Parts: sequence; structure tokens; C-alpha cells
Amino acid sequence: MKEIQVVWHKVPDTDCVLSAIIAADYLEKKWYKKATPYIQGELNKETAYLLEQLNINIPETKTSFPEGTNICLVDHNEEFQTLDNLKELNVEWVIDHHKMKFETPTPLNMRVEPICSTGSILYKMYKESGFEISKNIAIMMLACILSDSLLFRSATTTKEDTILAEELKTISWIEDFEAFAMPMFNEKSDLWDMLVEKLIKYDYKEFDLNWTKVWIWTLETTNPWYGLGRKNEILEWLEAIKQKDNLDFIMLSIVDIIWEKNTTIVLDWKDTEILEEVFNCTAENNLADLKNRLSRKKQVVPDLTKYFG
Ligand SMILES: [Mn+2]
Repeated sequence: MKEIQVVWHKVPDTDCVLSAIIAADYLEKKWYKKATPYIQGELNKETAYLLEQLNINIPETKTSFPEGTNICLVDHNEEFQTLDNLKELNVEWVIDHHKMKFETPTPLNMRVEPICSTGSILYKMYKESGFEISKNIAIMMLACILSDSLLFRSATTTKEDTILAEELKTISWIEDFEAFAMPMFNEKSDLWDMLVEKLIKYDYKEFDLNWTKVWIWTLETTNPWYGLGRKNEILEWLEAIKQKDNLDFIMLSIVDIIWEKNTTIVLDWKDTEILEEVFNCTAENNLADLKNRLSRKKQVVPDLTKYFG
């Protein structure tokens, strides 16, 4: 029996970290002698809080593996969100809920569904295989759903996610979703002591939209002033990063998860023009009201893809 390494994307969030830990458990139950989850980047405060509550050690960090290593990608599939030497590795599994941009030389196991979290998909996989779900695993699955769906507020939430979450109530012993999720969100929002340099690297995603290099940051928070209050500092960093990485477009959305509002910081006149056209909004003082666009995946990336297409 062989081994497999389970990895999540470079800017980890709760869904990808917990899903990698769950997926490793699943793959060991299913086929592999050993399945190990690895980190590729620093944990956010929400995820660190959950791991501590669940008494789980933070997995080891690795950004490349020896040639030919068996790999499972969790919660992502785009090349530059993942391992440095992906091309030399043997990707045997992808478990994801994002748009696909993926090519492999050999067939592989792929489970992709347009559902709110990778944790939801994994819960379905356990059920299909008839595997028992421990209380800890159920809590992790529920945390994935609540984190990625922002307590069912995000447009990515499907009816199935709410049904799965209801089912998980019994196994996880968690009855009150709000009471469970709010401390998570507050942990994630506690950014007052975070350097701007770190803050803006907190949750960015790089996209290659038809040869256009685009970076989109999302800062989900229960207190938007942690970000908005430091707008000028953020703009300086955005400018430096845009130049250094030779980007065509960048935007940083500060998403207020309580009031469901997206305020986006935009850097220069070029980006402003694009933003205004794509999202039909007006930017003033480098700020644009993107209304209730809470989901980058569903309400931001598709419009930008169309524009750059
Ligand atoms: Mn996810």
C-alpha cells in the first residue's frame, strides 16, 4: 500500500486546512497506508483558534516534495496557488469546489462539486463509503461549512449545505450554529495588532485570467475598520506589490460579514476604470461600494474573468 501527501493552497483558510486533515483521515481509511496533511502557508487566526480548540497539532509546512510523490490537492487546483514543483509530482487526488484549471498526464481521482465548502464534499464522501464519522471530524466538517458560507450568508451556500449542516448537528453535538461560528469570526477579525504587510497577505488569491495577472484580496471580518482605518498604508503596499509582481490588476475587498457589505480598496486610475466597468459602481477616494458581494468565487471572479476574456 502506498502513501500520499495531502496539501492545501498557499494562503490557507479554515475550509482548506480542516479539509486536508479530514481528507488525510479519509484517504487512510480508503486506500493508503499513510496520508499526511501539510501546510503551505501561515494559518489565519480563525483556523489557529479551531485547531487549538480541537487539540490538533499544526501540521508541518512544506512547499515542495521529491519527484514522483503522490499528492492530493484539497480546496484548490490552480497551479500557482499550490506546490512549487507540482509538475514533477504525481497528483492522484483533487477534492475541490472551485473552478477547474487543471491538466494531468495520467488519469486521477477527482471530486469537484459546486457546493459551499470542501468540508461538505468530504462529509458526502464519508457517507457514500459508509465510514464512521468521529465527533471531532464532524465538528471540523461543520466548521468548514460555517466558515466558507459565512454562516450561510454567502452566495455560495447551497440548499444541500444547509441540509448537511443540519445532519452534522447530531454527530458534532453542536446545536447552535451562531454560538459556534461567532467566536470563529471574531478570532479572524481580530487584526488590530497585525502589520499591514501581513494583513494584506492574509487572504489573497492569484488568478491567471487569460494571460492577465490578477490578484484579489478578501478580508472577511466582523469589524471592517481594522482594514478601512489603515487604507493609506494598505494602498502603499498594494502599489509596491503590483510593481514587484508585475500585476495587471489588484483589488482588496473588505467584507463585513455581520452587515453583509463589501467595501473594496482600489489602487490607481487604471484599476478603478476596470472595477467601475466590471461591477457597475463608482469609486471615490480609492474606495468602492461593491454592495453585498460577499463571495469572491461567485460574485467577483466570474465578472472579472468575463472582462479579461
Ligand atoms: Mn473552500
